Amino acid sequence: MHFFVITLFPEMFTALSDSGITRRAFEQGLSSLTLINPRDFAQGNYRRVDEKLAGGGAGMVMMAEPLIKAIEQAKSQAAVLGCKSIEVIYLSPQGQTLDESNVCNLGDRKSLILLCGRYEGVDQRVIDALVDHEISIGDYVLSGGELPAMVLMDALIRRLPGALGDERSAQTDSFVDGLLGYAVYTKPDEILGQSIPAVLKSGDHKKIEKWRFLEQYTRTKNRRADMLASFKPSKEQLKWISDAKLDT
Ligand code: 9D3
Repeated sequence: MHFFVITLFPEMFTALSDSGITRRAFEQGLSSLTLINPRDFAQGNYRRVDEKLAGGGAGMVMMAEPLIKAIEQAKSQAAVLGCKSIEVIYLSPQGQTLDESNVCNLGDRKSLILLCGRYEGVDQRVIDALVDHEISIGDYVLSGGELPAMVLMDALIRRLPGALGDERSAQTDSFVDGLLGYAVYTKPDEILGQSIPAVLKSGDHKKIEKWRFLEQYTRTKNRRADMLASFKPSKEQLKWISDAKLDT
């Protein structure tokens, strides 16, 4: 998956390219990144990319022209890579809140253009003419769209086939199956007076599977009852729940 990111702060994206799963995905060619700075398309000695709000008020707005040129450059580079149509996602506090289902829906795109806003945001006419999707990462105020763009990229990249290594698959991720994760442990056997649950050392894989599922189920019930409402247990899971005398 190829990402074109339009940002005034391209250096922030080293957070993805320098570490972890995302770094490996870039190195393996599963994913790639082109950073485009709208300042490179700005006019005049000062190369301004911001202007005062029409109608007055505090703050500044990202001017249309440098953004339009940046989007045009991304689209023409995408065409060279064989992408005839490429969607533009604007990371915006007014967008749809990101969750695993919209991540999944975007997962089949060969490439995407991510537009990161700064200041009070982008001139509305750019959004109306050129933006396909507006996405927020939640109801809290950030300083710009760069961290949200990186959150979206991380969520997309880790789902690419091969990104998590051989045995682990994004399909087995919690959230994908609609439940929170189970508790995990490793050596040593005792820490701060607490031992590892005996079942995890029993070697009985079916018992461990059941224990982990019930752990996920009760955690989700206690912490995120809203998620449980849309969870559809399998026949076996239903039996585990009733055996454990928990409510469905
Ligand atoms: C005038 C009211 N604010 C809009 C809700 C101003 C404003 C706040 C924050 C304008 C821009 C920003 C910068 N934030 C983002 O660009 C952003 C964001 C966020 O702040 N929270 C969650 N998701 C996102 S995606 C982009």
